[in-house]
Amino acid sequence: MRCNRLLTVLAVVCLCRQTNLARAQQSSGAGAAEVAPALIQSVPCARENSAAAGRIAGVIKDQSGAVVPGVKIEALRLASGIKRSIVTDSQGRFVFNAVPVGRYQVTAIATGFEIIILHDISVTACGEAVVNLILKIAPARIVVEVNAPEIGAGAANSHMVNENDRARSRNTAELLGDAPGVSLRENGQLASVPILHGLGDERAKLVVDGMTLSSGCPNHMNPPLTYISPSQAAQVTVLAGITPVSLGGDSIGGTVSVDSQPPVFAGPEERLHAETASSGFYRSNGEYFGGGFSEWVAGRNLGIGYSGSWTTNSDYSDGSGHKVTSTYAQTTDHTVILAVQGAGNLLVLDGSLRHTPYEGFVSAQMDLVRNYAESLNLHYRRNFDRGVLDARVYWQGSWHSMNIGRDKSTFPMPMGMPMNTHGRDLGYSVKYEVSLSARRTLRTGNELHRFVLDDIWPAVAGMAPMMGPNAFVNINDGRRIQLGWFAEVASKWNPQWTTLFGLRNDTVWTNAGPVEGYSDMYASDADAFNALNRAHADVNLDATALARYEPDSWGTYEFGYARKTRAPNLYERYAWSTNRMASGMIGWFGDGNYYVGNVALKPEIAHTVSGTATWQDRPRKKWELKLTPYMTYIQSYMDVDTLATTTSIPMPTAPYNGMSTFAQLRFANHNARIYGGDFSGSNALWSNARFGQGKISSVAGWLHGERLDTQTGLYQMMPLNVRVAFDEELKGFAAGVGVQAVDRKSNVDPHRFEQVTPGYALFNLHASYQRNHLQANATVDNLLNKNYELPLGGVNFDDFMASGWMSQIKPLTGRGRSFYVGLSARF
Ligand SMILES: [Cu+2]
Repeated sequence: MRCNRLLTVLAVVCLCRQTNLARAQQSSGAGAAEVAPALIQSVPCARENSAAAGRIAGVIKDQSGAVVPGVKIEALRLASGIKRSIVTDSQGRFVFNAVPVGRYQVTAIATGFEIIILHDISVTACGEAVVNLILKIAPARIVVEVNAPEIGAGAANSHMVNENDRARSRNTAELLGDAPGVSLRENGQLASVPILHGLGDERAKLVVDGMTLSSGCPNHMNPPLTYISPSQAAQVTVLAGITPVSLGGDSIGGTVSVDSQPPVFAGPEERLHAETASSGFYRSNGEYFGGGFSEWVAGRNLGIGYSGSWTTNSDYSDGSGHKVTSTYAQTTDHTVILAVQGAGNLLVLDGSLRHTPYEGFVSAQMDLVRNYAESLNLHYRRNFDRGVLDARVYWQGSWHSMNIGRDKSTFPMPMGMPMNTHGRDLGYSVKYEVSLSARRTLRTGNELHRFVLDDIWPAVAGMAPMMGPNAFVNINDGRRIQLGWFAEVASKWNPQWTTLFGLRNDTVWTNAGPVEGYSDMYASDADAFNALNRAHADVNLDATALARYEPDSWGTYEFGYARKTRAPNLYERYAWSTNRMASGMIGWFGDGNYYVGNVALKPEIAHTVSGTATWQDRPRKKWELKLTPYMTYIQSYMDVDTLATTTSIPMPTAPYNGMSTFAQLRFANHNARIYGGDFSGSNALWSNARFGQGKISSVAGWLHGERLDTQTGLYQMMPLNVRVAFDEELKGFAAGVGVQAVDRKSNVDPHRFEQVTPGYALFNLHASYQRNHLQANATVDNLLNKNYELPLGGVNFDDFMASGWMSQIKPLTGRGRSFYVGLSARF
C-alpha cells in the first residue's frame, strides 16, 4: 500500500524479475521479519485458466513456527492497480488462482504482527509464485518493506517511521536517527539540518514528498525538513554514499527523502477504507506539548484525508541546570490530501499550510518571529507492465520574518530590527523507469526547480542612517533556476555482478536585481554590486558508476565513484553588504560570524570513491555487519576568505567592545578533502515465543575534513561517535537502553573561530507497550543529566549578549535529563 511513493523515493531497480528465484530480502533498517524465498515454480495449467495467468500461493507462520490463520493477504497488480485480497485458512495457507501474468505487490496484514510488503513478485504464465512469510510480533504498527536487493542500497538506509522514532525526535530531521553517516547540526528546536559524511545543509539534497524546497532565510531557519512534521512523516530514506543520479542533482553530499503516507484505497471486500490516527505527547525538559491527528477515508477509486499537528515548547535546561534561552518554539500544520486511482493510474493532490508563530535561535543574533508557508503538490503515477511513469508539479510560498525574540532582552536596540523574506518554489519532475530486457533497467527523467527570493529589511524609525530612512534591500528578485536531465542503466550481468551507470546534467541559472541600503552610508557597496554582471549560468555534469558483487550468501560488496556538483545558493552569491551589522545577519552556520557573498563564486564539484561491505547470515537474519569507507575530494569547495577580524561589536547604539573575536568572511572557493568510515552492526541475542526478541545493535562514524590550501579543518566535522543499543520485545512490550559516546572535537575550522568541544557519553532508556489500537511510549533522555557541549551546535549567542557582549562566547550546551510520555491510537 505504501509502494507508490516509496518506489519514487527509492527508484527501485527491480533486478529480480529475470530470475526464477526472486530472493525476497528485507530492506535495511526496519527490524527483522524473516522472509522465506518467493519462488516461482511451474505448475500444471488448469484448463480453464487462460495461458496468460498464474498463481500466487504460500503459507504464513509466526516466529515459533506455528501457522497463522486469518492473515489478510493482498495482491496488487502493478500494471492495472487492481487489488485482490484473501485471508489465510486454518492451516495458514492462501492461494490466488488465475491471476493475470505481470508484476505484483503482495502485502500481509495481521493484528499484532508487523505488516510485510513484498514489492515485486512476478507471475509467469502457468507459474506459481510461492510467498512463504514468517510474521514477527510487532509492538507497534510497523511496516516492513521486503524487496530484492537493489544496487545503490549498500549505503542507503530507509525506514518506516513509528512511534518509537517519534518519541526520541523533537523535529523531522531527528527521525533520521541512527542512520550511519548522518549527523545533525543544531538549528532552533524545529530546524535541525542533516549533515551526510560531513557535507550538510544545502550540500545534501533534501526532498519532502518529492518536492525540492529552498531555505528562504539567510540563517536557514526554515530548511526543507521543517515543511513536514514528525507526525506526518511516514518514511525516511537516507543515501549517504554514492547516490544514483536519478536521486541526486545540484548536491554533493547525498540525498535525504521524507515522505508522508501514500493513499490506501478500499479493497474488493470493503465498501470504504477508513484510517484514523491521533497522538499526544509531553516532554519534561523544555515543557514540550504536542499532538497530531489524521483521518483518511477512501473508496475503491477515490480517497480524501486530512492530517494536522501542533507542538509548543519553552526553553530547555542543560545538564548543569542552566536555562538555555531562545530555545522555545511553536508550530502548527494542516494538510489535505485528495487521491484518485484507476486502471494503473494514481493521482494525488496535497495542499498544506504551515505556521510557526515563533522559534528562538540561540546561536543566531536574530530569532524567527513568524514563518508561514503554503504548498500544493500534484503527483501522477502510472504503472505499466514493463515500467513506471512518475510525474509531479509543485509550488510553495513562504513568508518569513526575523527580529529580536523575547529572550534576547539585552539586545542593544529595544526597537529591534525587522527582516522579512518571501520565497517561492516552483518545480516539476518527470521520471520514467522501464525494463529494457530481463537483465536491464533504464531510468530517465527531467526536473525543473525554480526559486524566487526577496529579502527586505524595513527601516527602523529614528535609526537613520544606520537603519533608515529607506528599507535595506538584501536580495531583490533573486532567482535560481535548476533544469536537470538524467539517464541511468542498471544491469544484472550474472548472479554475482550488478552495475549501475548514470549521467546527469543540471544547468543552474542565478540572478538578482539591483539593491540599495538603509541610507547613503551603504551606497558604495550597493553601487559596486549593481554595476556587476550578476547573471550566471552554471552547467554541471554529474556521473555515477557503481558495481555490486555478491560472491556468496555471507557477503555483499558494493563500490563505485561519483562526480557531483552543486551551484551556489542566492546568499552565497548575492549577499552584497560589507557593513558589519548587515553582514552579521547573513550566515546559517550558528557561529556568530559575518558573511559576505561573492558574485564570482563557482560551483563545487565532489569526486567520491566509496564502498560498502555487508556481511550477514542471510537465511536467518540473526546478525549483520556493514562497513562503508569513503573519500571525497571537493574541487572549489565553497568555503570562506577572511575580510577582517574584530573583537568590537557592530551594533549602532553603543560602542561595545567584546571579549570574543569574530570574523567577517567572504564566500570563496578552496579545494578540500573529507575521508572517513561508517560502521553498523546488529546481532539477535534470542528470538523465541517465551523470551521474545532480544537484539544488540551499534552504529559508529568517524571522518576527517581538511581544506587543502591552508591544511586546516573544515567547519562542523562530527568527531568519532559510537551508539550502542540493547532492545527487547515481548508480547506487545518493548524496552531498551542505549548509550551514545562522542569523542572530543579537536579538528576545528580556525577561519570561523570554531571551538574545541570535549567528549561525552549519554545514556537513554525507552519503553513502549501496544495493545489493540493503542500504544504508549516513555523515554528518559540523558539519564545521568550529563552537561555537555554540542559538537555541531554552534555558539550560545544569547549568553554572550546577556553578558553585555563582554564574555568569551561558548559552544552551545545540550539538553539535560528529560522524560517523555506519549500516547497514540490508530484505527
Ligand atoms: Cu530567518
